[in-house]
Amino acid sequence: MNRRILHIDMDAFFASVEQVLDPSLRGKPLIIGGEKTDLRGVVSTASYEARKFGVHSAMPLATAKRLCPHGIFMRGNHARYRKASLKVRAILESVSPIVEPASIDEAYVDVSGSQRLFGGDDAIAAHIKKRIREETSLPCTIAISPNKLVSKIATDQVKPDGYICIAEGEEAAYLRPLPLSKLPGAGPRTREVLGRYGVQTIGDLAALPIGTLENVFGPSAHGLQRRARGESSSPVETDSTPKSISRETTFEQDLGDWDKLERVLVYLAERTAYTLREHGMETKCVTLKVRYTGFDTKTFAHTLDESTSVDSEIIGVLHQLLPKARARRDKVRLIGVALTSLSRNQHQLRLFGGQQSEKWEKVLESVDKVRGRHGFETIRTAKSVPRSSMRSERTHDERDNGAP
Ligand code: TTP
Ligand code: MG
Repeated sequence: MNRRILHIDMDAFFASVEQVLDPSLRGKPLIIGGEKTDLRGVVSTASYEARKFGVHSAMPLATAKRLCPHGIFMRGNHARYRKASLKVRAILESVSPIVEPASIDEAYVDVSGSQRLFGGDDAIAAHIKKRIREETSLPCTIAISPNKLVSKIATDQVKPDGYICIAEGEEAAYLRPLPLSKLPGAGPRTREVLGRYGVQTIGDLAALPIGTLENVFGPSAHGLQRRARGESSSPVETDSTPKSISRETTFEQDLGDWDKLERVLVYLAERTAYTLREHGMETKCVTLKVRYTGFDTKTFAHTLDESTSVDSEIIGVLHQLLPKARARRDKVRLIGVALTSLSRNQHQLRLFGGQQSEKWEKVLESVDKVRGRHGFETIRTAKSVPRSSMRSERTHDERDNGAP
């Protein structure tokens, strides 16, 4: 499925909120951060009228006063800005449930599933802008592209009160002429080094031979060049997006029978994979957790080349990890499975990795349907043991409510 990711950033946010509350401030150079008499302190934001004089965020107020002596200086009122921010968020959530607030005036929205309802990107952006205008009178800028990276760069290019849509496949061409400073992750140090190779634009970086780049940046060269080509798969993460899904079992008596342990593990893997699919997610990192007699706990992790939500692939990884856990002679008190590096399931509607996985996903989909109706115990693969033979099962569905 084509991903369509919207990025929205409010224009001169704090200043715009103040201008709405006091219309006499509109069209004037307004600087938020402190009164004119405040000697210390920095500019939080400046209206676009004040920016014409060179005033910008994080600039010392003293400098701003020198550049724009006739400007209107105000201390900020965060409660007001938070209120406006929440109103905008509610509007975004009415367009798609997948909303990731990135700062007080900025958010990502996965609008892939909203295309048909609204009639495409342009209609979605127009709808959001109209509702924000009607309900808050605030100006904003919107970009829609296949990923967060490109959309984030693009909003900055079309500010203020802008809108841009970048079609699938156009990402690299769009970024090509932009200066390297526009690429997140290409800081002053990186740019200085790349400057020695004649790299000035994002396109220059995209075109640099990967060998050259690797000599300078080591393994991180690949990620850097992928970003320069506008490639990014990071999902839009909502507050309810799980960061990891895990299940573990503690045994009544410490177990030394690895055939039995393996069967328990398969069962736990099936449970975690089921939860994973319920969330519409897939995993890239599978961890086996073992607590031995005496409470010593070890984890063994493996990162996959491609994300998956398929039972057999997750179980396959666990089978690879098992010999490491077995190497220790001690009996086992607890065994568990954790799935991390989660992302939204991109494969569900797309062919990948040949026919077999495709077929498996189909099978699992119908299995999940039956399980959903009759409970998990209805269908199990031959190698797993039922829940009744275990003492306790703990589940985790961890959520991280922190900033992205
Ligand atoms: P930004 O979106 O970076 O800036 P902006 O909305 O004022 O202007 P633009 O039109 O370029 O998006 O930040 C949002 C708000 O966060 C901003 O209004 C004030 C606050 N802020 C600070 O307090 N200090 C800072 O250094 C920055 C960058 C922002
Ligand atoms: Mg902003």
